[in-house]
Amino acid sequence: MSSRPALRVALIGTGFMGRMHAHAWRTAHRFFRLDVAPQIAVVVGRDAERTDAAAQEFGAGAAATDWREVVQRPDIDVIDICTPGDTHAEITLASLAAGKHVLCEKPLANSVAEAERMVAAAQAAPELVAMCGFSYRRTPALSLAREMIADGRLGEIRHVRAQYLQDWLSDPDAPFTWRLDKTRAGSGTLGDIGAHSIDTAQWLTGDLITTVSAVLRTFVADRPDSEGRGVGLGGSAVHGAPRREVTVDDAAAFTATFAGGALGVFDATRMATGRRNANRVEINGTRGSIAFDFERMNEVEFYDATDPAGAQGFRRIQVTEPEHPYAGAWWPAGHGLGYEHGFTHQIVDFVRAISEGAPVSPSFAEAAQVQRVLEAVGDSAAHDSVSTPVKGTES
Ligand code: SOE
Repeated sequence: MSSRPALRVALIGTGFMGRMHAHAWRTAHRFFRLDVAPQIAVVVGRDAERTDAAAQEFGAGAAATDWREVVQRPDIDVIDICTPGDTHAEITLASLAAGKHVLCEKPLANSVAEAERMVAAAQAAPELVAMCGFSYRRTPALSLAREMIADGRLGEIRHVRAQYLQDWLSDPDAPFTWRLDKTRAGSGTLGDIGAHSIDTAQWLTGDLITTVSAVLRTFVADRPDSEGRGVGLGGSAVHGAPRREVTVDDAAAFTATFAGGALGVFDATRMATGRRNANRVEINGTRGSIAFDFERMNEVEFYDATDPAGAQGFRRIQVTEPEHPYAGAWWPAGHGLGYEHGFTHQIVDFVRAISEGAPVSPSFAEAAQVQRVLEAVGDSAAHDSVSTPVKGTES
């Protein structure tokens, strides 16, 4: 039995992210030194039977279907929000008002207005920790890249090239999910995975995006309105079911300028056949470059332009040494981490912010800044603001 005081968590949401956070809550204090021992006291979901099953699977104390009742419970310290974006603001505002710490999945909200209300509520309760779950910040290779950039190893940043490529929607018969419904998800690929690229780019460089020029595309206008089979994000293809309109983007492409002068090129899609979860970023500066691809998440490439002539070239740093961020808590060098470890690190940092006053990253204010970029991208695409026809191609 742990002698550390318990930190009692209500986990809201039982889907992919709910399961991922549950794993992280159960693992964090077993591998990292924490002053408190997190416990999932209750799992909250809309469907009683499914939520009971999830509570058992997650090793939680109980299941509930009414989040409003749960956030008022005096025996709960933390509300962990793993539901679609249309619920984030309401649950967050109620939780902060009830004196609970909040961890909220990305993107922070479905609109800038909601995000700003969340920021204001968090700022009005500085004794509470309010953090947004951009989990890739805790991939050791990206954390190392950030340290190297902050140390000046890249010099002045000129280019940020970010791609987030998935393919789980490339089959037109892949079933409809809430992620394709604008009222629930806010946007499509843009907010789901483009948001990660925006956060990563701003966090790695320590700079802010100031202008964007964007196009969004929906390649498949409707999809089978039926639950797919399988463990994929939306399940496997369904044939012959009635179809439902897709109200979000399948792909987003945009250029960006940064306050510090860098140029950004962003490309996010869930239709890049063969690319399962290729979250990539390359940054070029006056003194060097870094390149990362989540499909090889344990390594980062680094090019040092100050190396002697004849010895220059990208070097592959395997980010599994005890000296590297987070890595020392796990396995011997070279044995590698996976997708779930970023979420465990996220819980570690969130808990330390509560129990030790460690920095909150990303704060709601930072996550709201990502939301502003998402909105600007949507506006730019909607207004076709800088689209210049190529002569001879007009129809
Ligand atoms: C689906 O595209 C998804 O699960 C995202 O919602 C996550 O944020 C990303 O980490 C993996 O892909």
